[in-house]
Amino acid sequence: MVSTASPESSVAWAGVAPPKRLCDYQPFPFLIPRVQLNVVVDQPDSVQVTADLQLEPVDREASIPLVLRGVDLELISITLDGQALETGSYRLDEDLLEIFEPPTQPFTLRTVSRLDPQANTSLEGLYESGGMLTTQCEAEGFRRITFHPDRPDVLSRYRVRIEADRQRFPVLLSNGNEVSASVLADDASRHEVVWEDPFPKPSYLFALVAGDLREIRDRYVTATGREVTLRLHVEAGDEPFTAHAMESLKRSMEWDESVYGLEYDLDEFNTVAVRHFNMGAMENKSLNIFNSKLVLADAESATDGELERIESVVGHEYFHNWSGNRITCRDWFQLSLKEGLTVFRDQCFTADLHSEPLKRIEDAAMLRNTQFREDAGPTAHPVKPDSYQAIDNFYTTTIYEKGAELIRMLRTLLGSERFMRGMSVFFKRHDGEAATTEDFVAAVVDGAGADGLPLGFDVEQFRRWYHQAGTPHVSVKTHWDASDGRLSLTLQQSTAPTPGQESKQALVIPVLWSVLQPDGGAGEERLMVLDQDEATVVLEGLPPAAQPPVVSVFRRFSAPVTWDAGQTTDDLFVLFARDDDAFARWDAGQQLWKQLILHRAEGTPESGLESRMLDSLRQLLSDNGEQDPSVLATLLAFPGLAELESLQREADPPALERALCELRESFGHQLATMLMSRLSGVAKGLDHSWPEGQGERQLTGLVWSWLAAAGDPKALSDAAQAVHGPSMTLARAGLRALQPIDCVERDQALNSFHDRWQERPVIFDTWFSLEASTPRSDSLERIASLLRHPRYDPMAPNSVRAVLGGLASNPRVFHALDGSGYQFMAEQIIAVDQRNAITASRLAKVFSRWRTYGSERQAAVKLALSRLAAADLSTNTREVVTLMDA
Ligand code: B3K
Ligand code: ZN
Repeated sequence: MVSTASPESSVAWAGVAPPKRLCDYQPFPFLIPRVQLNVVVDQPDSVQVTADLQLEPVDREASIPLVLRGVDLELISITLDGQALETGSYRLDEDLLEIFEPPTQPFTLRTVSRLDPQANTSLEGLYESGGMLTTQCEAEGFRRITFHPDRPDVLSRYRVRIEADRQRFPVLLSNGNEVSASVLADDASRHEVVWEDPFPKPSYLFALVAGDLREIRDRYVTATGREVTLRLHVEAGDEPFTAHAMESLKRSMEWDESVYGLEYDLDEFNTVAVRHFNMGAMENKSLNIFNSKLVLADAESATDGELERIESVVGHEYFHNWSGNRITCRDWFQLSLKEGLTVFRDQCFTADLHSEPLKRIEDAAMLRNTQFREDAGPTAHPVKPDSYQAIDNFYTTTIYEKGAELIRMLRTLLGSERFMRGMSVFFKRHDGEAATTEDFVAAVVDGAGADGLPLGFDVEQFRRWYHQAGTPHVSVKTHWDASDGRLSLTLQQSTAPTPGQESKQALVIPVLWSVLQPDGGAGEERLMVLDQDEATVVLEGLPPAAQPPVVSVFRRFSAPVTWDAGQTTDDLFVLFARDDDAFARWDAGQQLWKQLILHRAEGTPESGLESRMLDSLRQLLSDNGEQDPSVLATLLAFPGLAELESLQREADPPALERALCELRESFGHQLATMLMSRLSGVAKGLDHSWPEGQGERQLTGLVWSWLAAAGDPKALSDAAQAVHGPSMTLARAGLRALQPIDCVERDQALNSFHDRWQERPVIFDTWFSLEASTPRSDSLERIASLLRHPRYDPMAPNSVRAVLGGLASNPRVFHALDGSGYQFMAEQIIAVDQRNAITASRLAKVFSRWRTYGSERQAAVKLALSRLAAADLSTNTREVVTLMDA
């Protein structure tokens, strides 16, 4: 992503094509009401696609050239209304087909082309995965299937005929409803299926699957009585692992009906699990395609966290049927219109089904460790960027998760009821359209404001959130007038410059805050809208007291910002013990943990603070302390490494990792008795089925890691034994507890995990990841040998990410001062880039924080980046590397 840097003025763009810009948007000069495809699978390496595009010029006066996209297609013939086009009347380039003077009246263009799915290792367009043919068209994969404008604002009705060998490809799927299925009259070894999708859609939502798959069938009846057939397609043998995904789908359908009043709109809903897939899943109209790791799961083979994630991704893709498919994006600059909104919807779904406060903490922690990191680095970009080079680099945590936060802020500002009224205006007003984020905000505020009451904030100013990159920082200064119980809070906001965006403007920041009652009771929660650089809010009539009251700010993480509320350590301990908002309570603990860990990382442990923390934990762990095991485990969890790195003057990931190990060891020792007693307290819940028992398992894992670090033999052996047990959650918790410790239990456990799961690729990737992230003196050699392991599949992004992502999360090895980890990573990125640019360019972001490291590490990363820059890279990876080194 290019963010807002001016392409001409920036040396960063040397050697790369000029970016695409939001301000250059022009509607496509033709409508394509209908697309008819005839897809004939001759062999897995040879597919012929005949495309009939019904084209209608928008301007009927003058002929405008018709430019279609096409990549890696062999054009066999091209006809216009049945007449072969003369050679001089069109131009075929590497990635486009231009017809110079098309008719000014509606016409049909037929192209016949051939493609090779087996040679397509990009996993975009039509490709082969484990013998089946499958597609991924978002964002620009359709152009690898046939010649087409391939832009999201061209909506068409599709009719698709698929023909293939019956034995090899018994299942033939596409979008919409199955119209007919028959054996070919002249060749009984082949069959055809015809699909018709009545809803106009952009090409990125097209999908096709041909393979030998097993079907699991279920049904759902919508609120208005539509009977929907739900079909889940997996490889033979995987059928027993589909119940969770199917149940998740039904829960999603029900949730969208009850919360948004949105029903499913076709008679059939298909889901296919694919081993080779670039991301999690894809929301193609009525034919969702999933990375198999997000479908195949039960309690024995997936952790509680993975089960929740599967439920949320199944929900996410299903919710796209309205937020994305029925209302799509005008262009890719609007990506957050569908992604931010759908993340917001899936977050609410999970919160409603499980725990709202814990989900909020999970999402805030995730945002801080991924999106804040992105915002602070060379690839920072706004939720609505104004230019980009490769769209695929754009599927970021800023577009997704920060985008969701903007919508959540609208809800906070408007109140839930008005916000939901706004949402329903949006879904009605733009149904069937390709819309913009401006349309979204306008619809929401129109709906919310229909009651005639003031909105309470400046909408135009709120829109700045979409265009301004970077994480705002808010500082809060309190002034306490003890004699008349008057508290004033002065808030100041500022946002540091990001690449290409030097000056920043004041944003509309909703601040939920409250004052803790001296008796410990909950104070009233207030909303302050900070929309100036500085503003003051005053609260009068508080009980006079010598000490200022304890203030709780950004409750429920009311805005995606960082803050310094000037709270004293005493205040933080009070909030950690008893803030009634779960997020604010957790956050107070996080602030304390951060201080402790940063001191340890600098080799100067703060013993006073540590012993106060120990006292506080003793209170939490005592019999009358925190009773909910999930909450307890959440409060005891350390902040993420990325967040900690951002707080260091010079980021030093290995020092931080050492600090975490030391703290676990020290606290494990000192709290051993209480921790053991909590372990036995939760033991009876361990075998309850998800979602029950998850808190018990979460706390057990945390206690194991502390006690194992302290060398407790029982914890070491229980953690190792868990690998043989019935719960994947406990097995992985045990492995995580053992991972930092150089002990025989660790190696035994890893070997047992290997032996137990080696026949199940989806699970075995975890072993690759664990191996690669285990700190050992010979880690790099071991990682190199993992890449030669007979079960390592270089074509499967899951495997690649397991090993190379594992390395990146192994601080001592990846950040070795001799630069060996960085060099190794650079070499591998170059190799992956040859096959799969999307996976490679994502991996390249592991270097994004390099300028915050000490000079020795910076020099080592610089060498690795130079190695990358000198290689023959894809546009995607080149874009990231260029930004990184700018
Ligand atoms: N829309 C897809 C992501 C497509 C990524 C293309 N490179 C999945 C999702 O967000 O639901
Ligand atoms: Zn999505």
